[in-house]
Amino acid sequence: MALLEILHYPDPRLRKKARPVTHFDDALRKLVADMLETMYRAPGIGLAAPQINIAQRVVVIDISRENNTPQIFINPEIVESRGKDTMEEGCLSVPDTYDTVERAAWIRVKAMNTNGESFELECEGLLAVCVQHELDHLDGKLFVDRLSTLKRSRIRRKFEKAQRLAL
Ligand code: GNR
Ligand code: NI
Repeated sequence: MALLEILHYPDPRLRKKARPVTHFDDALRKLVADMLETMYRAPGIGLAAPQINIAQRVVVIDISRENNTPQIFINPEIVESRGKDTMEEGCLSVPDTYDTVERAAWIRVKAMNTNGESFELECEGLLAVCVQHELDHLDGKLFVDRLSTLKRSRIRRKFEKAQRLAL
């Protein structure tokens, strides 16, 4: 297993649309294992492959308190959604930044496992939030894009300043 580097906003590589997985092979299983290790170490409750500079539609999530319930979603799609709910979100690619985001309260997600077998899962609560947050990453979207223009420009300035100081 290997720890992978997580890209930080405003890195343009976070904005690429990820491609569907076509090969369900050992390389995919290694990617998933490395993503899980990286997510647990961060620590976070989800990770999408674009965050580690892999433009493929691969998501790992573990919302369990014991960090012992990994959930893997290859080529995920939301096929049904209901209601609206808000939650305070953060992102490993936007460190130390938290704000309230509105999303669907209930979703049905269709995805594949690492063997290419399809499954469907109904999600609500934190899992529904996390799945929607990770699917956004696959389309190059970040939770800050769902905030007001004013909040987003404040966050962008904060990160541009941090980037200038780091040079
Ligand atoms: O670790 C994470 N926590 C979190 C909290 C509320 C809403 C979404 C998330 S996902 C985030 C990890 C991450 O950045 N995944 O892309
Ligand atoms: Ni994120």
